Amino acid sequence: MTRVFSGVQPTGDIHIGNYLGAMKHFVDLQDAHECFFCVVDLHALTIPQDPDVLRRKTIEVAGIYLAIGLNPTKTTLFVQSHVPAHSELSWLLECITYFGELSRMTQFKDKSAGKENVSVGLFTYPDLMAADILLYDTNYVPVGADQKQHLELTRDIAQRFNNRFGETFVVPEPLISEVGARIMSLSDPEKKMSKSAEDEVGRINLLDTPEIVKKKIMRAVTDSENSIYYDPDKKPGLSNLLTLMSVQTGRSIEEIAADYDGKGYGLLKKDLAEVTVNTLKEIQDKYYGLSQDEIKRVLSDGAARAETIATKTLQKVQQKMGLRY
Ligand code: ATP
Ligand code: LTN
Repeated sequence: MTRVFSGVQPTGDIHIGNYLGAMKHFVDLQDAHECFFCVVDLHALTIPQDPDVLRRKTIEVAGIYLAIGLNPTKTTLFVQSHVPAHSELSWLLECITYFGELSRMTQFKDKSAGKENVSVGLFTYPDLMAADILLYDTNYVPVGADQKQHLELTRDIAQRFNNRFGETFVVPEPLISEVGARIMSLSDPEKKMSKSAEDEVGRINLLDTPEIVKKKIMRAVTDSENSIYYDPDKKPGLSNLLTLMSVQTGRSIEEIAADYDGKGYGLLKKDLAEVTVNTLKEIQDKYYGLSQDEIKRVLSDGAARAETIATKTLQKVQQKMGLRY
């Protein structure tokens, strides 16, 4: 069976961009593939975190994995730091990655820009991500468009290792959907919807109440024109609303635009708010029905399953690099 791996950081609030761009696809993949979905808490440490908040957010992301419909009897759900092989392989991969390659990563450039104290972990972040993926002989990695460059680096590292030390890693492929892989901020539609942006009204969190969802969508920035058509360069705000409608209803963007053209932005926003509230309601009903103990049990079983596979790969790599007799 082909393998799928992806990760979500336990930082900030999970938003509808994370869900529609990546996590929703995790659920669709779990029947036809052997899936591993991880809460990447070590990645969260690349920027300062409050330890208690990090612990709480780790359980929250795992709860959201369950609430969106991931089934722990089919799929392995676990926390990255519970499987030490991730950190160990990360070091080995750092030693075959070039400084220049990591310097070119746009996520690093964006997240370090203007900051005085940037951690070394933020710089080597892509190696830890490559380790996550390569430990499980992963074939496919469902992610949002912002992770494409990290996936290309992962492929380069895997190929380099295989060339130097002999066939070892499966070279993974990204799965990036055509529509919804880059959901934009509602308040600043030139930027992606982001967990770390301070502007709370720009994102719809999966755990937002219906009132808040409605308010955020009704206030979404659009433009002063009145016609409805998709053009992300000219009409980024409106195009984002059409995308949100399309990925939630399964209808094409063209069909939705034609439907609302001439009826004004207000009606589109009102209907989108209703659709979004329904999407979130289903997730929230499940989420609030979960107990902490139940979530912790799933994570503990998941870590045990993940560890068996990860340790085997790590040992193979150590052997090839000359670390074991
Ligand atoms: P930040 O916004 O602080 O950089 P993040 O939202 O990217 O954080 P992650 O946990 O690292 O947080 O992302 C989880 C998944 O969601 C990844 O696959 C990522 O590509 C995807 N994703 C993140 N933002 C968006 C977005 N605006 N649209 C679509 N997918 C997204
Ligand atoms: N870097 C990703 C999160 C992440 C990930 C992974 C995604 C860490 N490890 C492995 C896919 C596969 C992000 O910032 N969204």
